[in-house]
Amino acid sequence: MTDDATTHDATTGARVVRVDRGAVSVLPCRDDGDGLRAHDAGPLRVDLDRDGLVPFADGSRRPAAVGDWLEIGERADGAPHVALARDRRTALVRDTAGATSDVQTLAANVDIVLVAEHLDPDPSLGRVERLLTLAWRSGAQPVVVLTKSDLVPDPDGMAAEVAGVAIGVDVHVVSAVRGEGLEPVRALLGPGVTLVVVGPSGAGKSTLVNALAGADVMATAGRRADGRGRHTTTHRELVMLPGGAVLIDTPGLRGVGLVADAGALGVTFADVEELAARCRFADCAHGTEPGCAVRAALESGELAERRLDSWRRLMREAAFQERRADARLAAQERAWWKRITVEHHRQLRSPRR
Ligand SMILES: Nc1nc2c(ncn2[C@@H]2O[C@H](COP(=O)(O)OP(=O)(O)OP(=O)(O)O)[C@@H](O)[C@H]2O)c(=O)[nH]1
Ligand SMILES: [Mg+2]
Ligand SMILES: [Zn+2]
Repeated sequence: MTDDATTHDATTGARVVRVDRGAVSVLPCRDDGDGLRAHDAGPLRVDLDRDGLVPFADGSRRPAAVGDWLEIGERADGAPHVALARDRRTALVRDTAGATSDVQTLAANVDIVLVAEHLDPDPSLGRVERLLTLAWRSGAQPVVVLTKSDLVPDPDGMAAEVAGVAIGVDVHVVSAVRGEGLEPVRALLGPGVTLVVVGPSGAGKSTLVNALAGADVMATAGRRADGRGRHTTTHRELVMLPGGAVLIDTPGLRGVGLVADAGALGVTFADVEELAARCRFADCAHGTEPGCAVRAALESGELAERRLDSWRRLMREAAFQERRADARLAAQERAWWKRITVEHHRQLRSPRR
């Protein structure tokens, strides 16, 4: 695929700011030890090879994601091309619905995942748990940002409830329209730090990005909307802040397929797993077994039924996803064997032999 491309020595580091069909937009950057700075020129559009994939340092060819670091080379005709994608430090991934396609990378090389959830309508604890698991799996640090505090009478009480399901995670309450509560979020924007904002449509992600950027860099649903945004943001997009931090805005997540990871679930549900470890039987199903610490905690009110249900649901989903991933892998291997067998027979029939 890259045969026609001559890679010159002068490759530049470039960060993917947007991925489109058949092309990526990159921002040539330098890190002067004081955070990332874009070169004076704006984003550069780089056409991808015909397969739409880019070569990674580990030898694989995969789709590029927002946040990827690319080495840009030059073709013989002077057009830029992707010479190499650096291996990802962290990656926010979700399972895709497709039967054969792999997981989808929402953002790469991220340090902090801002899980945005609105206070009005009521926040969904289940969604927060799901997004926290996604975030823990990425290798980045999650932080919960509860938005629209100006619309509810008791934002702190609601925040306490959310904090109960966000173990080991800071929970901040903000009103972007009033500019309230933003200081602790701003404090995360250190030079060179990359943050991604995830959450449902209409949560106020783009409004938050604009408030943090101090400028209207992203389009929002507008103030007159009823808060139920209808996917105003349609592309994941990377924004460079003047202080050297990097923010990635994402479209509202509808159903987020969890990618199996027992470790990430164990961090999100550390309280439940700790209880489960105290059950008399190692394989306790927390049903009618004697000496079940989980059921005892339910009865004493220490553990909420909803929390246990949520843990069970996500565990089941992760196990299902794992089996499906195995099936996909097996299908890919079968396809590979079929291809090389066909190729083998073709060569056997070839007159040159
Ligand atoms: N009252 C109030 N409204 C807010 C606040 N933040 C955002 N909004 C409003 O909520 C609506 C949705 O905001 P957006 O920033 O477009 O939401 P989003 O999460 O980016 O939505 P998608 O791009 O569709 O995923 C807009 O009408 C905003 O003005 C807030 O702090 N208070
Ligand atoms: Mg948006
Ligand atoms: Zn038990």
